[in-house]
Amino acid sequence: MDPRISLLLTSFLFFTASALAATYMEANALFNLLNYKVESLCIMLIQPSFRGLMFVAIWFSTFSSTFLCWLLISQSRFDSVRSLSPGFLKNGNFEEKPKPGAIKKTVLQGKYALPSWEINGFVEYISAGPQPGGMYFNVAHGVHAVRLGNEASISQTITIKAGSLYALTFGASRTCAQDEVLRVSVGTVFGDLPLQTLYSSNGGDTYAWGFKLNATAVKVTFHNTGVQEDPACGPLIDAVAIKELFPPMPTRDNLVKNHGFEEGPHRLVNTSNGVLLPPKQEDLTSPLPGWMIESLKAVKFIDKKHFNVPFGLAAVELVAGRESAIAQILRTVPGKVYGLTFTIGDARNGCHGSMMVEAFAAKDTFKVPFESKGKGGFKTVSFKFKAITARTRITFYSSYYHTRIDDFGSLCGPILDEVRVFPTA
Ligand SMILES: [Ca+2]
Repeated sequence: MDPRISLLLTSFLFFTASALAATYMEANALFNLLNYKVESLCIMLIQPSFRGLMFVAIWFSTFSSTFLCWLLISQSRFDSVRSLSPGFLKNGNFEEKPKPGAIKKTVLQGKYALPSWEINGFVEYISAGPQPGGMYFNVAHGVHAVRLGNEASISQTITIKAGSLYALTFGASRTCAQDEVLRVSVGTVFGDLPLQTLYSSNGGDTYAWGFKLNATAVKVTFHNTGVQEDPACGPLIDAVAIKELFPPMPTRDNLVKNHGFEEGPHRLVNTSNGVLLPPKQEDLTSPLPGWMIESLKAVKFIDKKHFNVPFGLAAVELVAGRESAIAQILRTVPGKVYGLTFTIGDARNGCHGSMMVEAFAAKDTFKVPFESKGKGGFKTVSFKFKAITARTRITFYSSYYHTRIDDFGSLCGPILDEVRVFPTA
């Protein structure tokens, strides 16, 4: 048995016994009192405070030591959970190679062929560069990746905090022209990510997916649910990381949660393409806390290191025109007038041309044009709207589609940052 648990049990038994003894003494005195024994009545009258004090002290010591033990145990449990700091899962970048006997050409042999992972089905271990058969694989994060064949999967059990919000970040790309679906599951929940749209033409798309579970040990699985005619097709996964997220609360001065997009998924080191936030994310498990991705296509989470970010360290890029909308529902007072301000611009990624961001709040629509040279400009605009109900939805999307000046295969668009909604006087 765990020594901490036996310590807890022993101390609990000891103190429960002493507490019972105290209760017995007290009951006995009460019994004597009921028997109208004058002496004991005197004792009771003379020493009630002393006995009461004893009684309280013993009970107090019981509870405080039990509480202390509980605290010790839960603390050590938190410590082990805390060791899951933001970053790669174990062998999350697949750079720890399979042992020589565990691989035949590129195909992994057996369930435990890949260090720290469990594999099922036809899973290949890929090195970046030209492949037999004429294909060329680009591995954006590191040198190695895995490719999931028809209905194949890779899994790893991780430790999390029950009830906390987490986001997985992973590099995933399709390898053939066909549409591919990657199913991500954690414990009892899953999401299907269509990989049909390449947002960056070098194949290094990075996605984030959020989840919240009432469990402490959960299995993370990436599963290729599709069946392709060519077994050499299938999604390529080159890095898997995780981060616990802390959903920010609205304030009196700003009703918008996570208004500056500062709280978001882990950005894989060397991810120069940003992180795609897949569509149809439920509010409670969004990898961008507070925000919903409502439309058919992803919104891109961008960081200051690689992009133009007007405020703080992160912002979002509306990469897929009207199919790429981001929204939030605010608590409002019906009939009250609110101010709405937000900043739009370009990500300094060669995304150029006449841009337009459309914002919706209650029944109002605001269109904001922005002329982008793709070199990192921005502007802040202010509007007013009147709330109609107790819940007001604010939505943002790009009116047009854009591609980069140097790369027509890469979708891009205007950026959005620092959204404020506040009651006007
Ligand atoms: Ca920001």
